[in-house]
Amino acid sequence: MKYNITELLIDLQNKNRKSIAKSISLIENDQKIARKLIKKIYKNTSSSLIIGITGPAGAGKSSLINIISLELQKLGKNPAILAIDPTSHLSGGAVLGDRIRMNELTNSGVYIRSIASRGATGAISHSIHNIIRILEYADFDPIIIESVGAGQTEIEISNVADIAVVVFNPNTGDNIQTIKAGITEIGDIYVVNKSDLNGSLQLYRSIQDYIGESKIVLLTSTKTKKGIGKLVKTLQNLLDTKNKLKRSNSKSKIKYELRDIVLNNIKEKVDMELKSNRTLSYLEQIELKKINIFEAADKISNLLMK
Ligand SMILES: Nc1nc2c(ncn2[C@@H]2O[C@H](COP(=O)(O)OP(=O)(O)OP(=O)(O)O)[C@@H](O)[C@H]2O)c(=O)[nH]1
Ligand SMILES: [Mg+2]
Repeated sequence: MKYNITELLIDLQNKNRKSIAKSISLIENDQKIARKLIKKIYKNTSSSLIIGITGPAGAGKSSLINIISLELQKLGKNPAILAIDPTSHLSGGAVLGDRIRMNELTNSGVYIRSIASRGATGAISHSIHNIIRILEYADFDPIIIESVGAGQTEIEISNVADIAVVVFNPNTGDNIQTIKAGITEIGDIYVVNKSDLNGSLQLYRSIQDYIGESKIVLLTSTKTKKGIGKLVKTLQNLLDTKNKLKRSNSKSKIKYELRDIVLNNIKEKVDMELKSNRTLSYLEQIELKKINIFEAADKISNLLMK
């Protein structure tokens, strides 16, 4: 892919959509280029608030995000959306459905992009931090991330998001036990969506009982628009207060990303080592039972740590 970094950066600041897309692709596909690009923009990032919206498949996350972003835009904000596609099982139809629905947004100036979730650690893409940086550099704020929640993912999103919204709905047939398991400490706002459907009020009350007074629980419907105003207002309030507080919890987020990068560096080293002649000779010795696998692993580890 041909590009000129200086030009790309100017275009990014002008919110040129093609350049945003190109930068994100570069970042997703090449670690080295990603580093080069991010080094240039690093000082002008970390300025936007990140809203994570998570919850089971089909809860209405995209529908909610659709409305929320248009409302936030009316309030003078400049939102961008990152939808994390689960690479695994989910039907392509659902994702495609998202795209079609969310396409309405692109005409409004809201930037929207689907990114693939990669890596073994869950649904948060490895490159997400850098993609966020690109959007921050292009002056989008807030950045709304949609991800399908499955326990681990929700915890991960709390390492990225400043505000976490967990969406439930009465439609998935999840019983309260499953829902309890999904309610970790992460949520700032819990939303029971599809309030136009049977069972939503009951679910809302159960969640409220379970969570207590400390957290916000809201009942919404994207169909009837009930509760949407309250959700937007709550988000707006949180955005305003978090703006002042953002720096306070940034160390833990930096630590999380740092851990990710260091682990990745180490993994690369391990992969290289496993291709080396040194390891090959260990493999032979293990096979011939001249050395046991733990001893060999310790020896290789010690060599790598030097
Ligand atoms: N009855 C009702 N249906 C809704 C509501 N909100 C969303 N839906 C429907 O629920 C389905 C899933 O909505 P999405 O917004 O795609 O849900 P999602 O959580 O983004 O789904 P995934 O991204 O596939 O996990 C769609 O058919 C929506 O039309 C609601 O408030 N009431
Ligand atoms: Mg969706």
